[in-house]
Amino acid sequence: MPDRNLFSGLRAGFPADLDATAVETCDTPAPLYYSWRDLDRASARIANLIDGLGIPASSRIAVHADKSVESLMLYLAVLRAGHVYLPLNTAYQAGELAYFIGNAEPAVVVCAKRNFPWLSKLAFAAGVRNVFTLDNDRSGTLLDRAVFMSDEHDVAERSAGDLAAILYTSGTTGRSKGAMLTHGNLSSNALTLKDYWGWQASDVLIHALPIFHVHGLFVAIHGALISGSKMLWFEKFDPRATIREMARATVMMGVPTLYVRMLAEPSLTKAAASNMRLFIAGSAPLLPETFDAWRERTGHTIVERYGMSETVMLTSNAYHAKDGERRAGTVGKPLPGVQLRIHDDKGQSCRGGEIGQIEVKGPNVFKGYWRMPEKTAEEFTTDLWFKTGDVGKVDEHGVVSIVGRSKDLIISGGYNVYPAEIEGYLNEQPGVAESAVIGLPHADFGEAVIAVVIAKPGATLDAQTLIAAMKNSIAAFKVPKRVFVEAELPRNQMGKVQKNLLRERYRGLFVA
Ligand code: MCA
Ligand code: AMP
Repeated sequence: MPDRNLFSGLRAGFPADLDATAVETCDTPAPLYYSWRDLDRASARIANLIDGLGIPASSRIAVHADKSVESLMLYLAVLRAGHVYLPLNTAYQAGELAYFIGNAEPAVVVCAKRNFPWLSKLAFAAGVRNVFTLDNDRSGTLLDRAVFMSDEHDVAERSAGDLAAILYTSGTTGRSKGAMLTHGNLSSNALTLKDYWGWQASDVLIHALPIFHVHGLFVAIHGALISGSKMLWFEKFDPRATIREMARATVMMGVPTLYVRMLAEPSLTKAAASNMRLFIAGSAPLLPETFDAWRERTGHTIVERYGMSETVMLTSNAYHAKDGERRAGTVGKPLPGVQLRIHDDKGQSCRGGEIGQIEVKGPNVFKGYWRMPEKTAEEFTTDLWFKTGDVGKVDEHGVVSIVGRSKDLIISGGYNVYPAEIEGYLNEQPGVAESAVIGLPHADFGEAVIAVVIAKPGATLDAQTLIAAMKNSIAAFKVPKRVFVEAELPRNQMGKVQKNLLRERYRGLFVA
């Protein structure tokens, strides 16, 4: 595993011609062209600004900013200055952010100008001394200040075990946990994927994912930077525009919803995709019908891979024919260096394609949850394998299939929603006695969130009022698409809510 600052590893991949275009924007009012030198110099300026703040080494820098090339530069600056990047979903609202800021205790918060009035108040109240703004039109106090800084910067020395980023992932019980990823975790995974997916400097990546999650921030961006490959940069996914850009691109990554939406466009044809060499899907199960339809329409077979915030990428279907064939409904073999085993609930090894808990080990596996040693201990076995919470099997060729989850988790359009968190919000609403939140098959999002609520005696509940109340307090993607008021929840003899019966009852709500 490379024992150095991840930024140095990424920069080592930059091409010799630093004036070549590294990033071209596709949905700004006019296209913008950023050279490799621009990425290097601007990240140096921001790193110098951060150095000048006099904050301790390895401070957390929380970023709740719209996607832009400048926010990518900020990420690179945080790495090179030796601090810890803490990206936050832009859909999060005040209550959610108050928790993350209180828990992570960042030294710096960067946010969009429109959120500064309330977010700065919240940050200052939590003891944060530095709050900057950054908008996706290249304005804000961060850049106003950075422009006066030197464009040369000595990369801070960091070793493999030092923290590079914290990504919050929700827990099945209790609050979100910050997964601590090290320079070594991220470097080793980037190098493995560069080789496994055959990245070349001549590749051009369509980047249309958000950059506050592993998929868009690490898998996609690291792959392009470490290979010296250009990115075609979308701030927001647009299926038609993405298909148009395929003529100039070679690689695309997306959650299954992106593929489903592109399939709905008549412009998606073999000719439109003829310049492409690789389509990658992950973050949620890719339905075999999407896999088949994509092959039929474009002539390309999607490479599905599997990962987590805690582990970056774990398995992938083959890119090179020598590594096997790409099969629908499977996530491929463990990546080189990753170990994966299937255990039953008693901790015994499952054999011969039996279904069990997926456990993993490798240089990519995170260091633990930020300031939660007990939670960290709970998620590892006594022999130090990480328990993914995913349920799966391995066939005789070593190919992994995910068949379910032991964690109560819904993945909607690639975003994770934890029913326990939403039930907590619902149960606080006036008149609600209890609630059950479930995921249902959804043609666009893969799974959609719905809730079943029970009124307190004498209370009358209105589904739309409950939805409106949640929209005011939590990220919109977590808000149930429908709420049903019922007389009681189905329970088993132990009193446990039988969510499987609810899923069965509402199964056809969003699919034919
Ligand atoms: C948007 N909405 C959603 C979702 N996205 N509802 C449920 N699930 C969603 N995923 C709602 C909004 O709240 C809003 O609701 C309405 O849809 C329109 O919002 P808008 O932002 O315009 O939506 P969109 O642009 O159409 O977004 C859909 C999307 C987006 C492009 C599929 O969700 C997306 O980019 N998903 C990718 C997430 C991702 O990168 N995941 C990787 C995680 P209202 O109208 O009510 O306000 S990394 C990971 O999981 C692991 C490590 C891995 O393996 O990669
Ligand atoms: P997160 O913690 O947000 O990074 O989400 C990680 C979870 O996404 C994993 O534990 C899986 O449940 C799920 N996931 C990621 N990739 C896939 C995939 N290709 N197929 C099925 N589930 C996936």
